[in-house]
Amino acid sequence: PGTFSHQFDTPSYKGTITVPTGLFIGGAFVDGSSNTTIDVLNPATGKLLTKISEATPQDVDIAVKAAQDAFDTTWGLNASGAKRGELLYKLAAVMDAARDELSALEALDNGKTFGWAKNVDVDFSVAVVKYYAGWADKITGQTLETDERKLVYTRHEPIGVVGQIIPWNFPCKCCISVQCIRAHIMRSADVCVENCSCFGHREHHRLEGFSIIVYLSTKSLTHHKPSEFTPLSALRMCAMIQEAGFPPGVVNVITGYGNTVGAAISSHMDIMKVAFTGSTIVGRKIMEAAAKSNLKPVTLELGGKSPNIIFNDADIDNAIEWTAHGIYWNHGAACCAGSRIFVQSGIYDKFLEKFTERSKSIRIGDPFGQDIDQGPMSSEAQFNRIMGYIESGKAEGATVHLGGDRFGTEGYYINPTIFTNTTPDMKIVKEEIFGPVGVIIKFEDEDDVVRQANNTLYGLAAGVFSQDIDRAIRTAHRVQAGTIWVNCFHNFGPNIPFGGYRQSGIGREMGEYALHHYTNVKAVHVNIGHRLA
Ligand code: TXE
Repeated sequence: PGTFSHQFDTPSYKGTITVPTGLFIGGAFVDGSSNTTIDVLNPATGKLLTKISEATPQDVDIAVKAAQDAFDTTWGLNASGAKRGELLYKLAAVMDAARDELSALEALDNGKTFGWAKNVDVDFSVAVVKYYAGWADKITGQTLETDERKLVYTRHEPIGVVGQIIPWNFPCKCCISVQCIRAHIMRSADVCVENCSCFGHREHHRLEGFSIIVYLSTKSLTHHKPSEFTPLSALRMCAMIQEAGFPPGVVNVITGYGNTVGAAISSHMDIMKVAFTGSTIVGRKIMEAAAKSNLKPVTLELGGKSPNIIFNDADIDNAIEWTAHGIYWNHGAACCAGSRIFVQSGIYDKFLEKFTERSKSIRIGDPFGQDIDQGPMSSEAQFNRIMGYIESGKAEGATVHLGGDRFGTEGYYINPTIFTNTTPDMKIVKEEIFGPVGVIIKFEDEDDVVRQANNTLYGLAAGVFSQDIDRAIRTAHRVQAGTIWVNCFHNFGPNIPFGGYRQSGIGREMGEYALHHYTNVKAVHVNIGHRLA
């Protein structure tokens, strides 16, 4: 298998980075069984960066076998929590030492700015690895009160080989840190299919450890193979996993397309659990494939159309900053983006004026440029999709208050866009756009905004801005979403669960909550002298 070397000579990063371009199976980089490749393009120019191996369903079988072998020998019940924790801490140290390198790959491949990649994606990934390293030897069962003739206790056993299908919007953050790592803690073997750029994470219990198959996606998928769009950081992470000393097969990363490799993972009879991050439509297909094969449990982290509610009594300057962060961070390609901005009538005009100024101040350009806030969209497909939504907003009669067009003539750049005068039935109000496009909606009172905020198929996140603590908390409790930010937006922590209500997903990532998805609970009943006769 080959490698891809890229020389960076930018204001943010200088140096040469080399990334393996093969599949990572059984602790080694190998060619795909079909010897075909996937093009990886630079979103800032639209030009070819490299070609990576394309995995096939046959490669999924090989990776699952490698993961199962690891699970049965060096991992699973054979690796102590202390050992697993130690390996994860080592991985965190290796990642920490390569922060700039990982950030450069993220910026190159995904189009996010180098600064955001470093200070959020990579920083958070390292923190998640450390957080779950601490859990590795602290997952315990219970002893249960029954009567004196019986002892009952539970074991949290590793669930087995896990498939992780990862997206392209947070390749490093999603992939490795979140999904894989949890799996390691749990001692499962992981087969990670990288669609996009993320791996997944999960934890495990006392004796557990699982293997992971990480499948990196290529374009068509959303989350699982490292996205055809953003495989580079995941592939670089494989070399780091080798360096940290994980036994072969504990983590496997294969790059391929959703309808082949993603589908093979979802329907595989020997994969015991699948975690997917991506669109709701594909999440539904994965659940269906799981149901039709071995009934493997599925966790889904899907789309959103998160409301961000600003009351008359909000600290307006604070609200403006967080609202801009809420919709423009990661060029809007965030599942929890605050894309429906509800502003109370008393401050609507003032908010709109100030928010427009703030939006105009966003500096668009090369993700490696200094003082750049927003890079290109990650792929031509995403660019076209977002522009399609902008056109639909215009066609359906909404007002383009700001932007509404591309930036420049090369690469996949889009200007920050604000729509006003929308109605609830418009596509731009109902559907996830996944770009720097927000709708601003006027509301009258608390009941009105809660009703509008909850008028959605999604339920991933929401923001509430108010200086009245009663109103803020009351609203936080009434809005139906897995995460509510009060007087802030897009705040995360490795110990804080993240996931959706309704069609935003099933299950939780991060925190102790995520651990439970990666273990089976076994109750052991021990009879102490009770005779039936
Ligand atoms: O997603 P798709 P795309 C949302 C976001 C974005 C939209 C489309 O709104 O604009 O999804 O992005 C793989 N079995 N999110 O096209 O179509 C496929 O290869 C298994 C939200 O990337 O869902 C791809 O890698 N896998 C989000 C992945 O699924 C299959 C992150 C997703 O493709 C498959 C990314 C199948 N049958 C996109 N078919 C978030 N929640 O953060 C396709 N795939």
